Amino acid sequence: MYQMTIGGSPVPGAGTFEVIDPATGEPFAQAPDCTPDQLDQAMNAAAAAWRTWRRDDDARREALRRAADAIEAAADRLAPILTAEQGKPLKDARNELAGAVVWLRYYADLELPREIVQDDARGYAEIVRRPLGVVAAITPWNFPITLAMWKIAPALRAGNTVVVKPSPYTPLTTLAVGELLQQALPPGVLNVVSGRDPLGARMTAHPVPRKISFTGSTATGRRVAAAAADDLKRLTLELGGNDPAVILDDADPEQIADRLFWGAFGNNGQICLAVKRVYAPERLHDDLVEALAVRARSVRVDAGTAEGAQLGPLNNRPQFDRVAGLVADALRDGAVAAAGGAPIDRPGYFYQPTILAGLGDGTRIVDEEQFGPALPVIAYRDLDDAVERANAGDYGLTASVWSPDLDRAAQVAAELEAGQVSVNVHGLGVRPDLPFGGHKQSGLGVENGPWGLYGFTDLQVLTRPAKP
Ligand code: TXE
Repeated sequence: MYQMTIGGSPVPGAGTFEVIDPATGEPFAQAPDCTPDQLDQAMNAAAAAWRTWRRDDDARREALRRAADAIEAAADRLAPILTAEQGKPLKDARNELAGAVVWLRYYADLELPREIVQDDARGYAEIVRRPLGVVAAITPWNFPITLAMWKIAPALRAGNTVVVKPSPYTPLTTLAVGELLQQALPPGVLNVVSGRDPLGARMTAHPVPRKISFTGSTATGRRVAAAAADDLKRLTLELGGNDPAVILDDADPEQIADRLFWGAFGNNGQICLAVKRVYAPERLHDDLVEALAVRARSVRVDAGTAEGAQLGPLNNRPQFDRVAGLVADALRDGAVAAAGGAPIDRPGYFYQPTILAGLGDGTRIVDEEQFGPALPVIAYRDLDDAVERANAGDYGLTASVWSPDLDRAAQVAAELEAGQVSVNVHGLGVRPDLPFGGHKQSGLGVENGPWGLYGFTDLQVLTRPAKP
């Protein structure tokens, strides 16, 4: 029985909706469907709790530590729920929960120095960061717990209270974590609601929250921004990406293939910052395609509960259809599948890890975010041209450059338009202490580190004359 958490109490929905196990394609649980009245109750409970929660930073740090301990102790119970609703292998589900613990402890321990600008014979001026109030947090289905915790941990530490809504594809683990954390937090500080859309739109239009923190698609992000404009809610958007990996001509395909492969296929490619397209020099193209294809053919795809599974199914039917459609389009346009290229013949949303060669810009799978286990490798002749193509499009989330010559790689990295650029690895910058956010239409604002916490605050200037 999964329940919402409102004002510290477990609350069933007026109705329920089905949650599907992507490894079978069949429903396996029911989640509560939040009514508009229940959403009001959650918002009001968060607003009431904020009055005291905002006052005591030490108490908040202690509460975050208790929350981390509670998740750590419950990880063996929570991981199978995450695998059942999301599809990822159990070991990845455990890692995701371990990450939530790291994020909570990071924010509990983060030292925030006072920012005193002036304290002399003429006067005193200090910059104070004040919590905003209630935060509406909306998360997607690829990393339900990681992405919820990127919002919950800094928002609570800064002194806000939270109403979080997971994706209707993956509501269960977040609901379970919401119930669990009531042992660590005062009532109303963290509320979890679940429901089918338009619950998300109702949250962004609701008058109580002062901030929306959203992770999801760029299309929905635009709608969230429009809704926030009405009463000028603060906004952080972490949106899609079409992240390029640019291989330089001195790279060794065999040496980089493992890291490049996992940079693209981790979580079955369903990562906002996964490698989504590879630009390889003509001379290395065939060797790199083959090195990646060898790995794609040998990786073990199975239900997340199966021993030794490295990749699970895609999370949901629309995403499965989208990836299948993009690959089919590319093959019709003349691309060659060096590995994969088709669904796996079994129930559930399983798709063969796919490496595509012989295609260029102007193909949908190169120009759009595929968000799945299919990677196009594009040959280039001229590096400047490759960089220009890597920068083309509306996204700018992450990018990587691959070369044993680190200085040269750094020069190319400096040309790339992305919030994070890494060298000889993809996505190394995802850490609690580094800012994560997209350039261009990949997002607005950043999460993580002190910068992420500051996004849950307004500045206040406190001034007075010098003490007599
Ligand atoms: O995302 P949505 P979907 C990309 C990926 C995928 C596509 C669609 O390319 O194919 O998005 O996935 C809630 N106001 N990413 O449809 O719609 C919704 O209930 C407020 C990239 O799942 O963006 C869910 O909780 N909220 C991404 C959340 O928004 C609304 C991760 C995300 O759903 C809403 C996932 C509204 N009007 C998908 N409509 C990444 N950057 O990591 C829906 N929601």
